[in-house]
Amino acid sequence: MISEKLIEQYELDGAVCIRGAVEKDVAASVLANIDALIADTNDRWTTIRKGGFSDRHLWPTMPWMYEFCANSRLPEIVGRLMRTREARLFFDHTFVRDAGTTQDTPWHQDRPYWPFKGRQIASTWVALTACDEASSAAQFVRGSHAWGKVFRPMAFSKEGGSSEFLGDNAAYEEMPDIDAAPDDYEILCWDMQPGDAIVFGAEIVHGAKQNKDTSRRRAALSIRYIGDDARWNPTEGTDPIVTQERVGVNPGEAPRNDKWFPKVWSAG
Ligand SMILES: O=C(O)CCC(=O)C(=O)O
Repeated sequence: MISEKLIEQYELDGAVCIRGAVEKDVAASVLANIDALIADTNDRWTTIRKGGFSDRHLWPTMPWMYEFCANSRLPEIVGRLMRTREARLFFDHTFVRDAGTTQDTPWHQDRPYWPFKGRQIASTWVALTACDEASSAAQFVRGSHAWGKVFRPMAFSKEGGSSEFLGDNAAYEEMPDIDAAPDDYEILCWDMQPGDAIVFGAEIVHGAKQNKDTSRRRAALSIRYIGDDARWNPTEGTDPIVTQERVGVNPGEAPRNDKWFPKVWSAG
């Protein structure tokens, strides 16, 4: 499934689409489990319900999520694309956009939100419903992973999640206004079917527009994986769930044998 040509495309573009990465019935069963979370009004502290539903880091307490993250084809796909010997699970991140919602995901990089540095850090954005550009499919600025820049993280929602823990680190650059100069950027966006996945690195600039489809919601699940060169790097503004107090890894070290980062694949 993962050819040398595809790996080279991933390295050049920063994101690639893998058709049928996950079987359709598996995608449907994951969506059914997410629907049970949506129906459950007992929010976890990461739950966001603005214009849809978002939650993250469910795998430690929800076996169905761990099963999907660890035992689907995703770890091998991302491991081979990252050219890593081992892939470890970091966290799962659910993004549901209601039909017709004006809520979007602003252009951002993942790297400044996460307590890791390294080049072998990537996500698999798995479509759980069909979607396209107009119905909020994820978009990527081709090649932006190679710009050598780290853009300031921003609040995605005032209803919890990242809004409370963003740092004001002067080292961050401001995100350019990509939508104001569309001819300056090449945007990658695929028409997705349930089970298709986009693999992208933590440095690429990406986002998703509002869901203009007033009859269909858009649901996706991004799983974050780390590879050989990932080093623990807890900085101001990074995600408060997996913090220094909770892990057995020190800054600058690789997260070997830590219960928060289970090994889910190795090249054999
Ligand atoms: O699906 C979305 O709306 C955002 C996806 C995203 O930002 C991610 O997976 O990192």
